[in-house]
Amino acid sequence: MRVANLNSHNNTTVKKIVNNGGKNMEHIVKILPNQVKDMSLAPLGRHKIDIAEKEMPGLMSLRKQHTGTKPLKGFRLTGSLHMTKETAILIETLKDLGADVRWASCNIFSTQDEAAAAIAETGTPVYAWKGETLEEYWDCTLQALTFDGNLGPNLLVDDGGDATLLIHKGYELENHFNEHGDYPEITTTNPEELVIEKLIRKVHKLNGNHWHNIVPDIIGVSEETTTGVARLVQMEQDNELLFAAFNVNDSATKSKFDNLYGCRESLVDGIKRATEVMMAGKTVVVCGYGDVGKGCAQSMKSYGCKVIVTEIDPICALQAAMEGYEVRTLESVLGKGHLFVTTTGNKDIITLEDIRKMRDQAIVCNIGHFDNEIQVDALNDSDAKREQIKPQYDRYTFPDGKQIFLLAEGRLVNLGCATGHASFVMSTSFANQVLAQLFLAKEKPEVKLYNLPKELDEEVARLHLEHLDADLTILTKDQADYIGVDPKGPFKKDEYRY
Ligand code: NAD
Ligand code: ARJ
Repeated sequence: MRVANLNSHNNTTVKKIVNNGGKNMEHIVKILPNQVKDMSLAPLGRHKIDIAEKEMPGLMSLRKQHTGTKPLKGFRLTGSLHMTKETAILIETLKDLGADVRWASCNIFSTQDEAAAAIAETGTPVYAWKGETLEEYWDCTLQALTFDGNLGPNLLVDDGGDATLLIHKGYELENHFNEHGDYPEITTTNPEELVIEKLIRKVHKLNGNHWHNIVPDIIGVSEETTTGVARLVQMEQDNELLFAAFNVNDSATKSKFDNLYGCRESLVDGIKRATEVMMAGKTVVVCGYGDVGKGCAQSMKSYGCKVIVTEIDPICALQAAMEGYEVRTLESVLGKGHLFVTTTGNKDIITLEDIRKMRDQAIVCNIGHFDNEIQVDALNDSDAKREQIKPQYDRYTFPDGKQIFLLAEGRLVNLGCATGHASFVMSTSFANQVLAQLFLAKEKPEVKLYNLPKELDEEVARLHLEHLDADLTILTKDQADYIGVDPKGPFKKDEYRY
């Protein structure tokens, strides 16, 4: 969820154990074995998982390397990450390494129901289906965070930071209640923030000490995506982190592959599955030219689209210009674009007023983590009439007759309208996730934000070369000395940007 401010209760999150009378043993949820759409989809899910495993050499190799020693044995692990077939293989790897795993998706539209059913069938508790309501979504997150006996996890895998957020919000509420004897007033009007506020109050009424009970057991979280890392950086700066955090996104083998090459293929997959539109010759406006924007722009160009980029950062704007893209402000091209894609991780990129100025039949979508890049709530509350063509594909008709299409209700289009990135690139991302979990479990590090050392980043890449039939050149000792590196690596300084 895209939260405005973690500090909204305006008090500190200093670690302290408080006691709330005799109510701290109540069960905060009735634990369910799983919640998925349809268990009869499990055989299809298993077929897809079997096929995808062959495309995930990094994950499968880590599985082989560590299955004998079970380094995650005895660790309770909660995941909040898109419940796809690739994630199913991550889950089964973490289980193979010994972890006791519970899982929820990190988006209401991204679950592949067959993958969720296949995981549920193995007895792993998974709470995820495509098309959850916001209430269901947060209930699923709470289920995934609650182990038998009201215990919480030791380890977290997060994508976008929602599991981390719920824990911090619940903890903060308990602090407030213990200081003031009452709940803080709810001031937000944001529908998702309201759902969270209600949920943490409900938990508090059942067990006023729940989050303080579970936080001491949490070693840390590994965070998948740019937006989740941005949240963690802010929390670390504000001294709010309650446990260690591992930045998976900024491994080169994550952001320079998944965000770029992943989106290069999965953006168009989402657009085409939803709309079936011809891309060639269309004018596409890509908002943001970071890792995701670069992949999206390149993809659209390869289909014969005229690509226009918007950027706020002069370095990225110059990169886009020197790749041959037109670089413009959004306002100046609103009437020109056939298709608009937001990739910024920022909010209010496309406003309702912008949408009013677009051409008839324009398509609007977002591939950034949260749906606040496009003002969807304002569009829904506007004078435009909404018709659902099919789930995750809506047409809005304005009083003057102009029509606009919105994909996945503004949520990430590649996972809402298609199946996300292909397995091979998710193997690079998820190999980093597994290494991060092994680090957290082994080191139990102090409360800080960590990055993967370059040796391991290089190792993740190495694990994927053979699959693509790539031969690596071996550095001679003499050459290594000349450029000042070890022949076995690391080959670049930490600051190198790839
Ligand atoms: P990034 O920081 O590399 O790029 C974002 C770019 O947007 C930056 O260059 C920034 O300058 C630019 N930007 C910010 N505000 C802007 C504005 N108002 N107008 C124009 N440009 C603006 O981040 P990234 O790694 O490219 O990730 C972008 C988003 O995509 C994040 O939310 C991330 O979590 C998400 N993501 C999604 C997927 C997916 O599969 N859908 C995969 C990876 C990342
Ligand atoms: C699971 C996926 C998939 C997929 O790693 C990507 C990222 O940074 C997330 C932003 O929420 C989405 C995630 N991602 C992309 N494709 N996660 N399975 N197939």
